[in-house]
Amino acid sequence: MKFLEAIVDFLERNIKTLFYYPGEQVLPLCEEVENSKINNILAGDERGAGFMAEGYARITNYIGVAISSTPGAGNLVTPALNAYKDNSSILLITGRNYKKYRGENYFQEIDMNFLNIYKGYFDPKYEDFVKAFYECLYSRRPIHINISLDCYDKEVEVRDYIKYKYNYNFNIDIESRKPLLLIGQGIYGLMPYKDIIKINKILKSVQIPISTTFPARGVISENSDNCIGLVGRRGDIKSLLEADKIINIGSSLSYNTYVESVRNELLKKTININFYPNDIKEVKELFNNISLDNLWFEKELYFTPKGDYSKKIYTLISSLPDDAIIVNDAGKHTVFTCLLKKCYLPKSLIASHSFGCMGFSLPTAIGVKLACLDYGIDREVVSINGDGSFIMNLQELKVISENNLKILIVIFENHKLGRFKTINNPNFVKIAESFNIDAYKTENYEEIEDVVKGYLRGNKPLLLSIKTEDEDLPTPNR
Ligand SMILES: Cc1ncc(C[n+]2csc(CCOP(=O)(O)OP(=O)(O)O)c2C)c(N)n1
Ligand SMILES: [Mg+2]
Repeated sequence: MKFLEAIVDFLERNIKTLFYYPGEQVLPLCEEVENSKINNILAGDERGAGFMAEGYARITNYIGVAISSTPGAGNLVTPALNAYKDNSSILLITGRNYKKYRGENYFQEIDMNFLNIYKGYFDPKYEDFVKAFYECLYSRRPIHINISLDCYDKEVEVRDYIKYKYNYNFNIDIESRKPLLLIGQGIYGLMPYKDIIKINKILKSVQIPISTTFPARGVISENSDNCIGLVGRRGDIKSLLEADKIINIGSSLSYNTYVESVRNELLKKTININFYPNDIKEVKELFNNISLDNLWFEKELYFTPKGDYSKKIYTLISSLPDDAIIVNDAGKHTVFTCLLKKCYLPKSLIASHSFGCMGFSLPTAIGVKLACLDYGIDREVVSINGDGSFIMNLQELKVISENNLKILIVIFENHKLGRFKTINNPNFVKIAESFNIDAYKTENYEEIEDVVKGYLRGNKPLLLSIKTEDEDLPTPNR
């Protein structure tokens, strides 16, 4: 079999959808993919393709794949950095000209190592391509594969790759009067979405207070009696300080979770459990082995909205179903949404947690939506944007329109780039309409509710622009 057929055959067996933007050096690959069973989504640009792959990877806890031309590869750097910081499995495939032009000033001939943010493969053999795929999945990092035009016609031997399996020691013997469980997204391990949502039930019966990091929010329902909810920079600190032992399962203990002022104190009483489950049975087994029993904590009160911006975000969130998947961008709207949304299921709030990257929401929401369709995940997808963030992604409206993706696109128009700068906006309603997407602008609370309710009854995308006054953010824990 030829290398090109072999890799597309491998992808066909292992993924359902990929995201791409074509170009000369990846044309053979793009054409082969088009003739395969893989659903291939033409993004507005390569940055969009990268974020779509990230959204797809995030919701499925699997892998997202993006293909880019040589000049477009620079546009993939931002999603690659984001995936690196947020631990997302995205596989980035780029092309390169024939080897004979290496070192020559030939059209589009350039070294592509700049995209090896975590790791890169250059002109891989078939087995290296497969290895890179699994490495991407297991490492939760972006992996770049750069393929020269010479490679495609090479004859290769197709062999099955043996999947890696983690083994654990489940014996957890901890003495504690005031134990606290801290759960990070590592608890998802290699489990598919359908297993991830089952963790909730297991955790509900654990008789210790449970806190989560931002990306793990909703792994236990935030209305459970044993759930403290989010801890750290934008969450609770008190319970972390009061606990005598913190049992960490799956958190990288970033400065977002253990903020600087109390970091050393918390690290001293933290016990790290090395756990990366393959399936839900392992999660059950782990928690059967935690025999602590003491629900000692008091629930902290949530943030209450005071100004126009946060009240409008609250109105929006209250109008949505509890299980809606909200994909945030970066700015004030992100913080207000984080403080006001209660997460009852995993992946209820998807954001650029560790990178705070503007332009994240809309393409990521597209990836999330396509994964929901592929895997039968029946949850509404909502993209929340600031006016500054949204304008970075106008071209992706085309993807939503062409694929008729039911996504609620919300823009909060405070005419400001957060605390940085005042801005003027175009008419977002007209822009959406020019892409054949229904759109509505309002500044009225009841209207937000009505429009959202109407949207939920339908089966089409909608852009809702909400005019709001500006509002200062509450001070974070530092
Ligand atoms: C790609 C990128 N560029 C710039 C920034 C810096 N930055 C963070 S938030 C922000 C303003 C966001 O404005 P907007 O989207 O309107 O959201 P708002 O804060 O008004 O809710 C800027 C410029 C960033 N985080 N990411
Ligand atoms: Mg703004």
